[in-house]
Amino acid sequence: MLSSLYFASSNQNKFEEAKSILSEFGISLKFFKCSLEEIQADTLEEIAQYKANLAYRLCSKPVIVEDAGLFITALKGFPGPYSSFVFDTIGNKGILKMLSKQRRALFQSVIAYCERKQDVMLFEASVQGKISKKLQGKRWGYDPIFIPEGQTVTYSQLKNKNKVSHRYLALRKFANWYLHKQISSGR
Ligand code: ITT
Repeated sequence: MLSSLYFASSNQNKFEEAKSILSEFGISLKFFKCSLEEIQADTLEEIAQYKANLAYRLCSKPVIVEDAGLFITALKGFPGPYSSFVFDTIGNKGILKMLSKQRRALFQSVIAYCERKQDVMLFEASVQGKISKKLQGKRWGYDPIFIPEGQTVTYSQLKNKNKVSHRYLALRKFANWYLHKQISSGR
């Protein structure tokens, strides 16, 4: 393992996935469990940037946070930046009730890294897909209703979610940058 850093989140599932993904790049991740205030903003980037500054103030160590969101085309991108709130209120069943024929959606992840006050690096990625007609599989969050493009099953039913997900793609960008930075600074 080359180096270690913290992942600040209230969500253990996100941490477990991020840890497993980054371990493939030789990066060890520690959990800084905390509840980070989510500001209301139009983009995940703004929310992730805010959460990263907050997390750094709390843990004073190099830290990453993630803001993820499900953008449903027929709902004009809703829930998007409100994905946590919507999941905790109407949940997957509520979303399924709102949709008819048009089921296109996009899952986006923004990883924000902070190792110095007010200095945040952002890494974004997304996966196109669609919303299933009913709940398929268990797992967590929106996994039972999101079918990534090119697949016939939901994230819940995919064996290799961590090799194709929005989180994987954003963390891969982060890992390439982070490892390069470690090498150039001789750590
Ligand atoms: P923190 O902000 O504390 O990290 P959170 O659960 O609020 O945790 P997000 O704002 O990033 O995390 O996620 C928005 C919502 O999307 C939330 O309800 C998550 O459970 C859900 N979500 C995020 N990534 C997901 C994934 O890979 N599969 C299923 N649901 C996901």
